Amino acid sequence: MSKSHSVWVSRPLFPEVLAHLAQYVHVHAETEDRKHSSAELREKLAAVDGAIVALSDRIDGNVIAGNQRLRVVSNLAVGYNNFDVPALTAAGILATNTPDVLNETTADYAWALLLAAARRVSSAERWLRAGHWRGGMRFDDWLGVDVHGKTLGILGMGRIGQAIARRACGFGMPVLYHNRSRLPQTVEHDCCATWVEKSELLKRADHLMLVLPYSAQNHHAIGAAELALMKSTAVLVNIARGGIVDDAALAVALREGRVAAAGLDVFEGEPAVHPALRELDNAVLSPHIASASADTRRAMAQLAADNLLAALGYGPDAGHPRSPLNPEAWGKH
Ligand code: 8YV
Repeated sequence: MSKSHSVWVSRPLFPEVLAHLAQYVHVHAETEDRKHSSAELREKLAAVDGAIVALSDRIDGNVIAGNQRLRVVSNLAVGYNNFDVPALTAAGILATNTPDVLNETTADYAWALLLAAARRVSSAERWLRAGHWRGGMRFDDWLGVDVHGKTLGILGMGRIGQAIARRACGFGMPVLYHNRSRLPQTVEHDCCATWVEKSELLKRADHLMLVLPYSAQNHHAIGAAELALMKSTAVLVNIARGGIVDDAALAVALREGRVAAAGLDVFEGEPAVHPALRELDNAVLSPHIASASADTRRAMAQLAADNLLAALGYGPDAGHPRSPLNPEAWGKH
């Protein structure tokens, strides 16, 4: 088949996904994972009909200004706070993301962080590896906080929040949640979850998971004032986005024992991590890997590729990308 479209893939991807793309379009794939500047993005995007981009690629009006060619940008993530969707829509460029395929894997990881932070898994391992486990150990050493039977709080009850909530039943945990809008009763019932005001959630949750999308309104949704409402025995888990938590305020609360522990997969300004958090033994830290299982990352890459191809008129979904963010951009070009 002669190929009439070119696409740019801004980070290395699974070879089989690149090979799938290459059946239909010319593919220019980066071989190194790194953040691209606005100038680089502008140049790369001017030369292609579509692109698969990473969360670190900020696609805003400046980057697409004057671009007459680009038809679609496919985000390799469900969250799309790196996109200026109104600017893309105004330019007639379709934006897509990768919802659903990562819900269960990300929910698993949220629980991994909660359990690890509550039961001090990382710090105990560091202690053991450092050779400190020589003689006996005191019966009251390494005491953590319980997870089972406690009340789980979830701030942000989208698809991932609901997948987290469904797992709580197995731990015998009632779930309280806060979301802008209440879920339908059938979904609340399925998740054993009860809607409460945010301040009530913070006060009543024994452990709190953050699953909010990032937006200007959600910036520092958890700051010093919110942390002050939480129980001192609570574990805070953030698998959502850096910037939702005021990391400096969290570090103070953790150091002073006003929050028992935290499990954090995302950070303000990542990959930089607030130095105070890195010093704390009661913080379990990981490098934004909640969706990183082999199956899920493959499924995300495949969905991002399928969305791109469909938007350019190829593949089984031709003309019908599965997860468009701004379908109203269609046909504006
Ligand atoms: C990232 C995520 O995509 O989907 C999201 O919104 O934050 C993650 O799944 C992943 O870490 C790749 O950058």
